[in-house]
Amino acid sequence: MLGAVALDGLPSADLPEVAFAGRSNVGKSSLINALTGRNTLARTSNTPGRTQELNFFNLAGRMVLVDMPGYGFAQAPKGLVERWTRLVNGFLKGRAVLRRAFVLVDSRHGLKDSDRDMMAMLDKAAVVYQVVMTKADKLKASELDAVRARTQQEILTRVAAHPTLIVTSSETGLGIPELRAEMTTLALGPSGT
Ligand SMILES: Nc1nc2c(ncn2[C@@H]2O[C@H](COP(=O)(O)OP(=O)(O)OP(=O)(O)O)[C@@H](O)[C@H]2O)c(=O)[nH]1
Ligand SMILES: [Mg+2]
Repeated sequence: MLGAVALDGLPSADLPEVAFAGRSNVGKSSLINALTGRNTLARTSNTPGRTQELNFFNLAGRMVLVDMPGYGFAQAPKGLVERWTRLVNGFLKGRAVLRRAFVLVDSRHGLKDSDRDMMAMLDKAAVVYQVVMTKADKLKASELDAVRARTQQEILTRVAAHPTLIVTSSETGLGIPELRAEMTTLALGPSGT
């Protein structure tokens, strides 16, 4: 629908929004495609850091999905990190229609410090966020259980984190109905909690 590389290029805020945040390559764009059933809507790639702007997708005039630029990739030049921080922080702080941020975490890695930094930014901006584990298809059930338990325990200690963790795979469709149900509730309700 629309991409914004700077804060003065944001689309008007007249629908409820949910944002997808996460380390570069975690599967944000793929998840948005899985949720919308449109394989080519959000551009996916094997090159980390491909999405460098805020991408807004209007869902049937009811809600807007925001694909956020990824973070945490190695060798990011300082200027890029600063630009990212200004754009993302400015967006999070000024967006009254933003109902929730989904913080995507790769099931193989669990929470990393860059995710903790992102969650701290969300805590500070008073944006409720929910952790979504991605690429669950890449792990054995026992490994998935272990990382899930660890992650669950940690998010219970965070100020603005939603207590429920959602485990997904854009490949198999695992967890997609659950995530969609959350989004429907957020699109309808005024408080979204
Ligand atoms: N096996 C598997 N691969 C996935 C899944 N989701 C994404 N991928 C792959 O992971 C890579 C990155 O996916 P993207 O959706 O582009 O990731 P992104 O978070 O949007 O990346 P940036 O825009 O660079 O921040 C692609 O090669 C995807 O095909 C999944 O659920 N399972
Ligand atoms: Mg992307």
